[in-house]
Amino acid sequence: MSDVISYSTSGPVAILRIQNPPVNALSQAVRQGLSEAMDRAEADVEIKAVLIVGEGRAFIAGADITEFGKPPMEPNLPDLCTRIEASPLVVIASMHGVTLGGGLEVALGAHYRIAQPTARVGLPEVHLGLLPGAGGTQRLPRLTGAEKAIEAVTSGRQIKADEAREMGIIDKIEEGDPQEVGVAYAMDLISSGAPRRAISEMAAPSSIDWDATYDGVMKKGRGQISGGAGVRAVQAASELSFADGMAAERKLFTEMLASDQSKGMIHAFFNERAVSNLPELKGVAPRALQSIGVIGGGTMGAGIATAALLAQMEVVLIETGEAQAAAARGRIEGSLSGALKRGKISQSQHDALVTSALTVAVNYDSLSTVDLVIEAVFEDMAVKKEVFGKLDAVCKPGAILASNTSYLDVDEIAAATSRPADVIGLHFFSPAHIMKLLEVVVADKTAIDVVATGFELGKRLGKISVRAGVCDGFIGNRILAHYRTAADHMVLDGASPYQIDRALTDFGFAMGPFAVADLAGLDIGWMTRKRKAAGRHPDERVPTYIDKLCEEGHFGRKTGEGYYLYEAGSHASVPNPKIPVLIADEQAALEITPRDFSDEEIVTRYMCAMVNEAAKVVEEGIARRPADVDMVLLFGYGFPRFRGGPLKWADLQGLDKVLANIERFAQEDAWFWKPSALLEQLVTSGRSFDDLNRAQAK
Ligand code: T1G
Repeated sequence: MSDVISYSTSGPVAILRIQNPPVNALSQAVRQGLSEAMDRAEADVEIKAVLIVGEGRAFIAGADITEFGKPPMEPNLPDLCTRIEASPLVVIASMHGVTLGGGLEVALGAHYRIAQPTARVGLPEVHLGLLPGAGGTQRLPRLTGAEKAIEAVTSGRQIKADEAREMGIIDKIEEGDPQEVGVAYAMDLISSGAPRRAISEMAAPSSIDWDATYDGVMKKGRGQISGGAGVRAVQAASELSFADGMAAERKLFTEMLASDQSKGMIHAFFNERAVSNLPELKGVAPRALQSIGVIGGGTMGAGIATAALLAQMEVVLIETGEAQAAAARGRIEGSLSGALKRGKISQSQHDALVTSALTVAVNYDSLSTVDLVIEAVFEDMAVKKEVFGKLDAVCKPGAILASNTSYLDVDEIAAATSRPADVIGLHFFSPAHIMKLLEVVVADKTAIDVVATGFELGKRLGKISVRAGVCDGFIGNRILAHYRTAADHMVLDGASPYQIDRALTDFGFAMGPFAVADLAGLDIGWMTRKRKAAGRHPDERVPTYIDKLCEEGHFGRKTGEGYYLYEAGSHASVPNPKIPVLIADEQAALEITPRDFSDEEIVTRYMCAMVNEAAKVVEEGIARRPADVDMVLLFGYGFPRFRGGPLKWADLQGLDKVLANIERFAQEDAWFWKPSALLEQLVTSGRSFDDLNRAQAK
C-alpha cells in the first residue's frame, strides 16, 4: 500500500487518510494512492461508502506545485477526480484546515462534503497565474451558479465553512475529529439510503453575460490573464457537455501553465518562503525577543513600533522630548486604530496594546531590559554613532542593537560600540507596519545568532525577510538608484517622465518612477545626489533639472508640486507644466537634441538597468541568490508579482537577449552600462539565474 495514503475500514465505511505533510499536497504518490485505495474499497463487498480525510493541519492544500514544469505523471488530477466521482460507492470528503485548488476539486469529485467550522475552501490557482485544472471550473458552477463560481475562481480567496455551506459547496458542518464526524456522516448517508450524487450529472450553470464578465476581470490589471481564462472555462461549463467542458478547461489550463505569468507567480510563491530559510541558520537559536526598543518616533519609528505591537511584543519607544513623545504616541495610536478598523485586532487587543504594551519615554535608561533596540533616527552617520554609543552603555549584555538605516555603512555603526557582534541592520520599508519587506543587513562582525534573531523578528512581524550585505543601499535601494538613473538618462535624451511612468505602469508596476519619486519626496533624491556628488565618476550623467524644483521647495506629493501637481485633499494629479521647460533648458545647456522613445525601448532600458545592477549585487554577495533580489523588488518596490521579479523576467526574456541590449547601450555610455560579469558568465555557460537559485538551495 501507499505510504502517503492509509486505508482502514469502520464497518461499511472505507477510510482513505492522506498523510503527506506538511499540507497534503496532491503529489503523484498521493494521487496513485487514492486511486488504488478506491479500487480496494470497491473490491470489498462489505464496503458501502468511502471517506476521504486528511491528516495534519489541512485536508489538501492543492496540487503539488513542486511537480509543475516536470513531465506529467499519471494518474493526472482531473482523471482522479472523475474516477472518484464515478465510483459506485457513496464518497464523502471530510474537510478541515484548508481545502484549496486541487484539494477542493477532489472534494467536488466526492458525492458529499462535511467540514469543520474553522475549515476554509478555495480555488487560489489565479495567484499562481493559473485556473483550476481538475474540474473546478466545471463542477463548482454546477453547485453555486456561474457568478459565484467566477468570483471564487478569479479572486482565489479562501471561503469560510459557513459561507461555503450557503453556496452549496459544503453539505454539513460539524465540530469534532474530521475522521470521526466523517464516518458518522457516512453511516447516516448509508442508513438513509442516500444516493451517489455526481456533480457532473447536475444541470449546467445558466448563462450570464460572459463577455462583460470577462472584460470586467481583465480590466483589473495585467495579472488577471488567468482570471480571464477562468471566466471562459466557466462559460464552457454552461455551453458545452461536461466532457467537452473538461476538455476546454484542460486546454485553457495548459495554456496558462506554459505562460510566463504563471512561471513568474509560481517563482514568487516558492521564493517568498524560501528566501527566509538560510542554510547557515539551521540549528541556530535566536536570542530572546519579547521586548523591543525603538529610537525615534517619526514615520519609520512609529511604524516599526506599531508592527511590533501588532505582533504582541512589548515596545519602549524613546523620543527626544515630551512633545515629540506625545506626537509619536499619537502616530502609533492612529495606526492601531487603523488596524482595529481593518479588523486586524479586536477592541480589547487595541486597548491592551495602547495602555500596557506601549511605553513612550525620553530617557534611554528605559531601555535597560529590552531584548533588541531598533534605531530609526535621522540618516546621518554622526547621529547614528552617537545613538549607538548611548545604547551600548544602557542596554543589557546580549541585547541586540539594530539600525533601520536605508543605506549607511552598518560596519561603521557597529564600530561605534563595544559589542559589534550584537549590531545588525534591520531595514524596514515605509509604512513599516504595512510593507512586507525587511532587509536583514549582516555586518562583518554580526554574530550568527543575531542574524537568526533578525529573521525571527521578521517572522514574528509577518515580514518577507531577505539577507543583505553591507553596501550603499544594500539590495533594493542600490538597484533602485540604478534603474532610476536609467529613467533620468532617457528624460535627458528626449523621453517625457510621463511617458516613462505610463510605459512602466502598462508593464505592470503599481506606479512609474517619477510618481514614486513624488510620493517618497524629491528631497530624498536631492540629498542623495548632493551626498554622492563628491565621489561622482567623471563619466556619470546626473540630471540637475529637478534640483531646480527642489530649490524652490517643491518636493512632490507632500508639498503639492513635483513631477506632478497634486490637488489638496485628493489623489488626482496632473503633469507639472514646469517640468518640460526645465528639461528643455537642461537639454539645451548640454547640447542634447531630444529624440523619441518607444514604450518598448523605455521598458527595455529600464529593465536592463535593473537586471544589470541586480546581477552585480548577486555577484558581490550582497544578495545570496538571484531569487532574493526578486523578492526584494516584489515586496519593497512594487515590481509586478506576475512577472516573478527582475531576474526571473530576465530568465524568461533570455539572458543572451538581455546582455545583447546592455552591450548595445554600453556603446553610448560605457560607464553606466558596464555589463555584469556574472551575467556574461551565465550567458557564456548557457545558464540562467534560476540555475543559480537551484544551486544555492542545495
Ligand atoms: N504544493 C507543494 N508545496 C506546498 C503547497 C503546494 N500546493 N502549498 C504549500 N506548500 C509548502 C510550502 O512551500 C511550504 O514548504 C509548506 O508547504 C508550508 O507552507 C490542479 C493546479 C496551504 C495556505 O495554491 O496557500 O491545485 O517552505 O509556509 O503559511 O487546479 O501554503 O515548508 O518547504 O505557506 O500555513 C493550489 C498554496 C495549487 C495553495 C499553508 N493551491 N499554499 O500556508 O504554510 S495549484 C495553492 C498555500 C492547483 C489544481 C491546481 C499555503 C497554505 P516549506 P506555508 P502556511
